[in-house]
Amino acid sequence: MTRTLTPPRPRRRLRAISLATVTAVVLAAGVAATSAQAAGSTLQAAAAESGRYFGTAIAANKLSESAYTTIANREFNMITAENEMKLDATEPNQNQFNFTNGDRIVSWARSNGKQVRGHTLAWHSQQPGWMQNMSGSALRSAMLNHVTQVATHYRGQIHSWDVVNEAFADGSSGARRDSNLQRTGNDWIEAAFRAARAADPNAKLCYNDYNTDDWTHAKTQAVYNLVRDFKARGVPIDCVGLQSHFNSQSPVPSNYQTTLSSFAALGVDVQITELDIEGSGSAQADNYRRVVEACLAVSRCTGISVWGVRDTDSWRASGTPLLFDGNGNKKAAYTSTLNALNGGSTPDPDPEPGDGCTVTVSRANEWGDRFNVSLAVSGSSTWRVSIGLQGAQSLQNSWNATVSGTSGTLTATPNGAGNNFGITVYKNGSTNLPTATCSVP
Ligand code: G2I
Repeated sequence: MTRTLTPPRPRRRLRAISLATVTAVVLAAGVAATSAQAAGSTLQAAAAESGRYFGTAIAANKLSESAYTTIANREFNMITAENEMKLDATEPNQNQFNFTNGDRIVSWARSNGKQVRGHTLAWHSQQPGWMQNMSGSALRSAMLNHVTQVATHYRGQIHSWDVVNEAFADGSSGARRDSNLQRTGNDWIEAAFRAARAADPNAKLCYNDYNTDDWTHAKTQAVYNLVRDFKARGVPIDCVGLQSHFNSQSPVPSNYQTTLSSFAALGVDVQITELDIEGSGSAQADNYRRVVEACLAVSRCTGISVWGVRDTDSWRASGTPLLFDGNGNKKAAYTSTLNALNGGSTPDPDPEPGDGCTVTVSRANEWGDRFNVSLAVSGSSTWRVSIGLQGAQSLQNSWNATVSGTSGTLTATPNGAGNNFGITVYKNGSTNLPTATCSVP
């Protein structure tokens, strides 16, 4: 059935506003359609459509396992060494550096056309024994020497370095974490960043931390203030890494996108650096979707890395927090992540040139009880789009297409208005973005 636009509020002034808003949405969809591209069929291809990367942590001792490297090579284009570039691994004895395993990871990544995130140059944890026992100016010099030597060894091969990791305390204090490094003086973080810039001027330099995802948390605000201060004083910093380790005690916050956009507004890139979300099935899939949608909504959120390949590779294996199960099968979380990277569309599993159409789906205006969804078809002027409403959602309105059905799966076909159309959906308890697939009848 074709539905005509009806105003969402009876009052005249509000009617004018809502019609103007809907007009803006339709125009915005027209702009989006010009850049719509074929859906990617791997995480790295789908992320690349919007100029982003999709990465994973890799363990050197698994590079000989083909089930592991097959998935890693196919799906990811940014590689982080899970442990092999940390302080205990790279400087086991003072001034004796060991890059064997870090180099194995870099060479695997680069020979497969991937980029590398460096993790990490200065951290209170995983210090070699000799460093744990140091303090004061001797420790400060040893830390700066470590930053310089490691960043120099990898100079020109690192996309972004986690220069300093986890330097703030948990809880409500907003204070620095107490550590031997912190006790060398509050300026240890900026000293580390300056040393890293001098050693590898082309790497992006990041501050990386966990529990910095909720915008209202004291730790998030403390990191924000550090970055703002560095930018104001010209201390070299290019990016903020949000580790984003989520579980039931630490869920994906509702204000996550606000956190990403607030950091980005300081003039730094934002990278999601160690994403994992404990859980299973559709709840886990939904959380991954929310994280990806938040990143895609912030232009300076430039990439997402998950912290391992399969659940069994995870530091939290019992929480099954990753995108592949222990047998290497794609989980529901994989599919929701891929679809979200593709802007809500489901990729054709067997694409051939000229064989159809693709549709991108995006969220637009939202009210208390309902929201608008913009759909943009590319690849064909004749099409049929199946729209999967989520939960108890139902159709209120549609424009620029003939839409049949009111709940569950809707079908949209052209009505002469072109390839960009929209619907208004009553939430009825679900704010999830409907899915859509396109076919040529
Ligand atoms: O703790 C999760 C991550 C939090 N953010 C910083 C990351 O660097 C950190 O990674 C984890 C690794 O995934 C674990 O693999 O860091 C842990 C140490 O803090 C790593 O665990 C260590 C074990 O503690 C060692 O016993 C083990 O020898 O992994 C080592 C290598 O498997």
